[in-house]
Amino acid sequence: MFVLFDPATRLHKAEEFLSGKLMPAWECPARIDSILSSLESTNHQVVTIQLAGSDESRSKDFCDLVAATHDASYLEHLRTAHSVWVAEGALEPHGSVLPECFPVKRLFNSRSLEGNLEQPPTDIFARSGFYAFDMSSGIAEETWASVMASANLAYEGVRRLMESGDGKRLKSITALTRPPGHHCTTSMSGGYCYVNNAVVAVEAIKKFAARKNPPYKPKIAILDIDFHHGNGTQDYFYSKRDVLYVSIHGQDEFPYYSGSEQEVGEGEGEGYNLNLPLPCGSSVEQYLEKVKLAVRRIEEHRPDYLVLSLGFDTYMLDPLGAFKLDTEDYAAIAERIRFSDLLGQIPTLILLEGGYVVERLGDNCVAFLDGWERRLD
Ligand code: Q9C
Ligand code: ZN
Repeated sequence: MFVLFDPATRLHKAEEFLSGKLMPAWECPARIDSILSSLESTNHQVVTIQLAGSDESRSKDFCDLVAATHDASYLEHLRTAHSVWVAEGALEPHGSVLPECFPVKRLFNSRSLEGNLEQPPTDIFARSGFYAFDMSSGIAEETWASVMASANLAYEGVRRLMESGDGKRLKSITALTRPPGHHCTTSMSGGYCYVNNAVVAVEAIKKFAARKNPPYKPKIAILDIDFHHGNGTQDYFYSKRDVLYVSIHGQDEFPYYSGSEQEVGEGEGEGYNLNLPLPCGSSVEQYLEKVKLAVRRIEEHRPDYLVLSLGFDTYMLDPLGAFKLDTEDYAAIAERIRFSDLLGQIPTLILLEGGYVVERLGDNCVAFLDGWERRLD
């Protein structure tokens, strides 16, 4: 398996507010080091993409995709908030921009005031709450560089996956996306996510497919197996039927306000969103039951491409997860997905989402990739 990595994804280092304390975010640079170190003694091949963190180095195609999938004023906030706060004396250079006041709907019982909550405020403190839905996604000095490098890896993964097609054996590619992406929306960060890498990947697939000769409209499935529900990804595709979103996640856990089985999609997209929540404490047997259901629904959809949002916060020791998966279980899960005749064949982009036991993250990731490839070649 080719594993795409950009050193700029290691730069982002923020603080989060958790359990009444400001602390280094669980989502930290060492996560990537752990994965790289475990990959060293394997046959998987790390491909390093340099420079994607600097503004000049990014391709027009990539920038267009990010701009098409996220609000311009939100992106501008991500890019500039840290330096604006520092320049105004509101933050030390090594600090993280975190919100303190959110524009929540129930603030007004008067319906006529609800519009007040929709305009981006000019005050810098107010803006930080306008563009975020929680306090886990601080904006630090190099956050923007990592966010762009991360999304660019998703884009590069798609580019390579689609170039390799046409006759040759189609393959899977992993992108070591950090920060992760599945929680953020088009205009709000949250859950350590700033730009939605899965959304960028899906739109990149569509863009490249439209350029092929002959052009075509691909069907795509997203399988999200991070411990947390991918609210941002679900939301983006909720009313679209060409993109099926399927998620297995902890029931009633963060992000709390989404992820129930009743969320099936809307309008044209009705029936193209499948949530498979599992109670906390679930075992690998219970987990594999849900994988079976997920695979069955994806097979029905007959996608041309699969995007896998892969998190390892399902690991038994994870501080933010509550399932009981062990390292070898990741191989079993990967094999179960690949065992399907269809999913064993279709080009797949694997994106890193969560996973916070740094000491185990690399080995868990390698176990998954090994299991995945056992069914290939
Ligand atoms: N009391 C990802 O795994 N904080 N994000 C939860 C629980 C946010 C996790 C606090 C966790 C976000 C990509
Ligand atoms: Zn997660």
